[in-house]
Amino acid sequence: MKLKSMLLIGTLSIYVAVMPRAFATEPYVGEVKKVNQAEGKVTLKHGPIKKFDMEGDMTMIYRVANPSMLQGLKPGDHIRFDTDKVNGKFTITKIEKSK
Ligand SMILES: [Cu+2]
Repeated sequence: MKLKSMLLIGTLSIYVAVMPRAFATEPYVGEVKKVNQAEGKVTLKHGPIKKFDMEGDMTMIYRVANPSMLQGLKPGDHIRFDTDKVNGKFTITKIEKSK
């Protein structure tokens, strides 16, 4: 294989590998209503989450994957987050303040 085409393939595979990450954003936005760091729980107001069949706005308690994720969060903060079901419980896997 010629060096030029090898470079092209190399560049393309880097592009493909990096692209999903670059485009990945926490898919959900919400507002912090209550933080319970001791129990690793947070109450969020958020919009629809299709994968959980949650429609419309709601306020509910989530556990967080790690209580340290709640550091610096307080009621009224607007956040971006991702969530998954872990051991059958709605769990925040990622959370950050919106800029
Ligand atoms: Cu919900």
